[in-house]
Amino acid sequence: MLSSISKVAVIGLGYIGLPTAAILASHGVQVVGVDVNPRNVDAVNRGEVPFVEPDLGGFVAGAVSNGKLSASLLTPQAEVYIVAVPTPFLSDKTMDGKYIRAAAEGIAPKLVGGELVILESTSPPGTTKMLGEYLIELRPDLSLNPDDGKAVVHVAHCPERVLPGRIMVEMVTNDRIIGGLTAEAASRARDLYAAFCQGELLTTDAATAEMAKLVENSFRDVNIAFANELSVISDKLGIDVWELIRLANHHPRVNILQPGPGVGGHCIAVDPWFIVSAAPEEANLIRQARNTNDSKPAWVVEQAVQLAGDLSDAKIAVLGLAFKANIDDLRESPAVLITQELSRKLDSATLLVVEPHVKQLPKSLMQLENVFLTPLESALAQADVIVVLVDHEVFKAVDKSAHAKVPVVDTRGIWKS
Ligand code: SAJ
Repeated sequence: MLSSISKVAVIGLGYIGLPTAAILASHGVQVVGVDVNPRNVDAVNRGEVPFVEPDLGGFVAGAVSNGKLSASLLTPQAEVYIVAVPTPFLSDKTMDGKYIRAAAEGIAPKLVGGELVILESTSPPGTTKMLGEYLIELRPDLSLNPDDGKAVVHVAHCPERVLPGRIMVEMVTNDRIIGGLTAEAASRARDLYAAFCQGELLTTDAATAEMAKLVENSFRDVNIAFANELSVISDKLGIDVWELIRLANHHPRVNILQPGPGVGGHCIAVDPWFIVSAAPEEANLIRQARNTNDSKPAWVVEQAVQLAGDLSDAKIAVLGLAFKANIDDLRESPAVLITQELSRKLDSATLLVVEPHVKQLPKSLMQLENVFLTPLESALAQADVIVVLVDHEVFKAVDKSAHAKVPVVDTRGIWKS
């Protein structure tokens, strides 16, 4: 299939679009990546990656140097368009479709009929249909329906499911769900992914594919909420939640996830809201899970305030800002929120923030007078209170017995002597 495709355009050169473009180009396809940000376009054209993701750099540099991958601000004519743009939510938790509409406005004038348009962005049910209908509104000479005599545009949804930090591996090994607006669209998209994907390629309709992606992330959110609720209950009852979960998980049909300071990242904390907005009366458990996870940072702040409250001028070592272990990604991180709130509530305290994966504090913390990015050893040596927010390997490796007298709020269950 790939040998017969002369050009693929990937719209959006972010965490998903750029790896997809690079993998396709490494399989010999001519790929043009399209992005609204000139800095991303320039970086890719130099063979560079504008963000951190293991192994991606080699793929991009190789594909650019052998002429298979280039980047542009403008959408080119192509046989296949892959849309991988952000789908954030609005203040009412419904999807903001402006980036998808902008992608369609770039693609529509280039269509001649017979193209395949694939939406990869995580989207509420009905979005792929909306994208198809918008393309036809812009190009009424074309049709989504192979039976009405006009030239056809094939539209499908193939949600990305890769884990940040393992994208180049999971993009090849994960199974993919491919939903078409028509069976032919699904089958064409399956042929494209078959070129580089070693996982199973499962075809369905577009709305089911959209919902499957949302359900996967909601499954995780609901189960993390259960663990977070257990941590609050256990604290009240004087039980060690980590031991509790470890013991309960010995049951052959129980597998409780880990509590934490809340749920971060740009996927699990967002996607369940798309289900809630699609079925507000019915999605009660899913909504409650979101609220439970979103309320965890405030609970952690209260725990830390109780420990530090009596100490005027307390020095608090805050361990970790990333949204999960061993990455540098601070977006939507509960650790950042907790640090901000602690700085506000304990304004006479000093927050010694340790985040070995970043060189400077994020803007939201940089302006706070009592927050300092501090090396691990130094923060621990000065700490009156330790607040563990991320389970980075470097924190796990600390000799806890050396700090046994310092009170700790341990949101990740790693601080035991
Ligand atoms: N977390 C816990 N307890 C746990 C597991 C995770 O508190 O037991 C927290 C993490 O600390 C983090 C958040 O949840 O703050 C999310 O981390 P994660 O590793 O569960 O997931 P993400 O957001 O990095 O990636 C998820 C993945 N989805 C699933 O595992 C179902 C990934 O496969 C998706 O491609 C990605 O979302 C996405 O782009 O949607």
